[in-house]
Amino acid sequence: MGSTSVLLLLLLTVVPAVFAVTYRVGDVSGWTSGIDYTTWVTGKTFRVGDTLEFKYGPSHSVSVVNKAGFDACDSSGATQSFSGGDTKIDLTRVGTIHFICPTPGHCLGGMKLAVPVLAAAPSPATPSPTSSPKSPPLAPRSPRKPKTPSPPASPPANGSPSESPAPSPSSLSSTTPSPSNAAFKGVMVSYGMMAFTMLLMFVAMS
Ligand SMILES: [Cu+2]
Repeated sequence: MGSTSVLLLLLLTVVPAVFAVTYRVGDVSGWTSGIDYTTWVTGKTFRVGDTLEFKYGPSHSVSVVNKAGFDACDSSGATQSFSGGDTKIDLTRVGTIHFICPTPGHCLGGMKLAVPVLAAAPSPATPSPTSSPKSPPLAPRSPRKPKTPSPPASPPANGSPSESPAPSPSSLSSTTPSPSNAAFKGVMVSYGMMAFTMLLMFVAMS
């Protein structure tokens, strides 16, 4: 029975990490003076559902500003301000979010961060209209990216890979091939493989 507990623990620890990412701003340096946050952002992909964590000392804080405030290092129009040394900010919308440290001189010294947030990976839970008149400029449209698609909103609690999505009368007879369908298939395949692997491990260990 001990091996079963280990497996369950493993599953619970590993699976949620696939769904969303928490980025620690500045990595080990945290949110502080003397860090180039433009460099830190480069090469990272931020998506709706991810989280930014700011870790900082008492001389710093975090203000959410617009682009003008970002460019001018002016926190007077901040829409949100945080302090306390450990601030987690969930990325909930597509677009660029601008952060500065409002302590005088810090933003001018480089303590400013602009994070471009892309849409979450296609999910079967949110079917997108195929004929949207206006396409969001920041939506990820690069099919080259070999990133695994985000699974459906509810993780499989009991590891049953054949669980079908909630029946929706409008989507049952879907005839238009859409990227989310392909992504959904990929997700189900991943779940199936994961469950199969766990089954094998379970059999081998018991
Ligand atoms: Cu500061």
